Amino acid sequence: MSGSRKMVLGFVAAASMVVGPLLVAAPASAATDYANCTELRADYPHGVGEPGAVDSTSSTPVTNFTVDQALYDANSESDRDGDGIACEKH
Ligand SMILES: [Ca+2]
Repeated sequence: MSGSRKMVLGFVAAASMVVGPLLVAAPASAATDYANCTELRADYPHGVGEPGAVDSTSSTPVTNFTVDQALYDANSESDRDGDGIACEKH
């Protein structure tokens, strides 16, 4: 009885060694596509922009947005004025 239990534990350990790295790698490579700016700003309060993007506004430009090309690409539909920053906000 104790012999078969050892085999089960060994199998579980081996399986988690194979599956573990795949589970860890997935979130890092996938940029989240937020449904709207309300959801995006819950994680990035000042918006997300491309490297080098400059906020096009008639008032004080937002400069403290998160710079992340992949994240911007996934949410570029939320960049209504097309200045390279999605959901910019002070
Ligand atoms: Ca914009």
